Amino acid sequence: MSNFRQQCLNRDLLVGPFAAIPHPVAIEVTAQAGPDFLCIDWEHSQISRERIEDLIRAADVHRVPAMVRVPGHGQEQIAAVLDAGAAGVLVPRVSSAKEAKAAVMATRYPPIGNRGVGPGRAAAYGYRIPDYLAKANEELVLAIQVETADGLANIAEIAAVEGVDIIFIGPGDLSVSIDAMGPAGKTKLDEAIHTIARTALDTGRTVGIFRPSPDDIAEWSNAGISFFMLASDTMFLGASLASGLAQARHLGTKPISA
Ligand code: 3PY
Ligand code: MG
Repeated sequence: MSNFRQQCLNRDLLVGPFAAIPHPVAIEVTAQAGPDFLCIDWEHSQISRERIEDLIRAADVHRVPAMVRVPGHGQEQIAAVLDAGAAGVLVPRVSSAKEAKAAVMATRYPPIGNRGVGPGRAAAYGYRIPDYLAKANEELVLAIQVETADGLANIAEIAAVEGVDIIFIGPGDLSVSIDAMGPAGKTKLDEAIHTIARTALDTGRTVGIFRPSPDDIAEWSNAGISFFMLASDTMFLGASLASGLAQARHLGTKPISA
């Protein structure tokens, strides 16, 4: 088993950002900051399929496991990023056990699933297909997102699907779907997150969540959540630039005019 999957299954504390900037330089900068993993976001950013392979390659240079959030449930998209060498997939908007099972089928080779065999980068472009086949089911991480009212209602059945490693909570979509947005919805949203986390943990799954900042990581790790997607490269860039600009303007003085 890969160290990354083992860490996920052990419920080790893992923290990494989404990668939304479609350039290998951004991946290298991110990787050199020392995350436990990173997740290329194909769902919500404009990254082409070909570019995804280059981004995974850049993460591999720094030995940082690169997952990819695929844009939907399509078997072809899951196969494409795994063939490109992704360490795992994050499948959004999984709302039923049937959808969770389909994600397992697309991610795992037989006898667990029905992923197709191909000469992609992951299999050394065809030269090491048997080696890759021997380890892929053991090494690849499958995370599915529970982030809808239906997903919340069906969490017990979803979490029971064998082959899923991580139940990943998307608080943004969940808050919209269950009508718990903003400060007024906080109690309702927190209750829903606790329900998902407790049920998934009791079923033996690892639980992950997106957090836009590290402020409440202690609270959620006390609830048993161990896999944290922390903001994104674009969010960190914007926030740290805004804070640097504010600090410079605060400290600077107006030059005396000649
Ligand atoms: C959400 O909050 O909806 C997400 O998908 C975050 O990853
Ligand atoms: Mg979402």
